Amino acid sequence: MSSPVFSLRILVMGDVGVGKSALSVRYLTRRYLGEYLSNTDVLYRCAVEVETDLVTLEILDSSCAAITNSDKATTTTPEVQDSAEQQINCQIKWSDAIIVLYSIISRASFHVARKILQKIRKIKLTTPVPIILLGNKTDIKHRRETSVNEGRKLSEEFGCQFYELSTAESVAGVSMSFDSLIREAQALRICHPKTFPRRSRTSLLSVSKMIGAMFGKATKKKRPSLSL
Ligand SMILES: Nc1nc2c(ncn2[C@@H]2O[C@H](COP(=O)(O)OP(=O)(O)O)[C@@H](O)[C@H]2O)c(=O)[nH]1
Ligand SMILES: [Mg+2]
Repeated sequence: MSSPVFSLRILVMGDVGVGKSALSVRYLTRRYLGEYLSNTDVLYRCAVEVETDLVTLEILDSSCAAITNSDKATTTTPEVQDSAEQQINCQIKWSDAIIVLYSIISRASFHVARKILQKIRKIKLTTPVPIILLGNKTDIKHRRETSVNEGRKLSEEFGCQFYELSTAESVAGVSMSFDSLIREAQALRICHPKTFPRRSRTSLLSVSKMIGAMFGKATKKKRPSLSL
């Protein structure tokens, strides 16, 4: 029997089309579906066992509307942009750990990843938050627009872990990335227990999904990086 339940809220962020939904679904079901219905926020709940700890996870697959809309200011009113901005700030505050995803075949998505990291740093100024930067779609690396080195440098700038992977090709890199993030959060929890409070136990080993709108200081150090 596993020892104490530890709860973790993981936020998945990134430009539209980088594979946030594919990554979340791959981790939860081990399956790759190819097409994902919408670009709204989706919250998943599940429980996993990591190094003898039973961890209850909430994974929020965010549409990141505020960040992706800001580059399309002509099609978005200031009011819509403001409310999307507030929503994303709430999501960042809500999270205990964050995955920032970009696609190695989209330079624009790499710039969005940088903007997201800057935003996280601003909002989580005084709270330590484990972050993992992931470059997705290595199965089509002949269309690569961002090098492994650029990804690694960005991660070093923000003191986060970094990996490249293909969600489409294999579940291994996806599982390893989530596990690595969870392990970092477990370690942080020992040093900062108030950051990761014990929350009530949800129905274990089941995956539940809620669709729809939900919501209304990184240190500089070298982190492991790897191309999967
Ligand atoms: N080639 C390739 N396509 C991927 C990969 N991951 C996701 N996709 C595709 O990219 C598109 C956008 O994925 P989606 O998860 O909806 O992106 P989101 O908008 O970030 O949630 C879909 O057609 C996916 O099948 C990958 O690793 N390789
Ligand atoms: Mg999506």
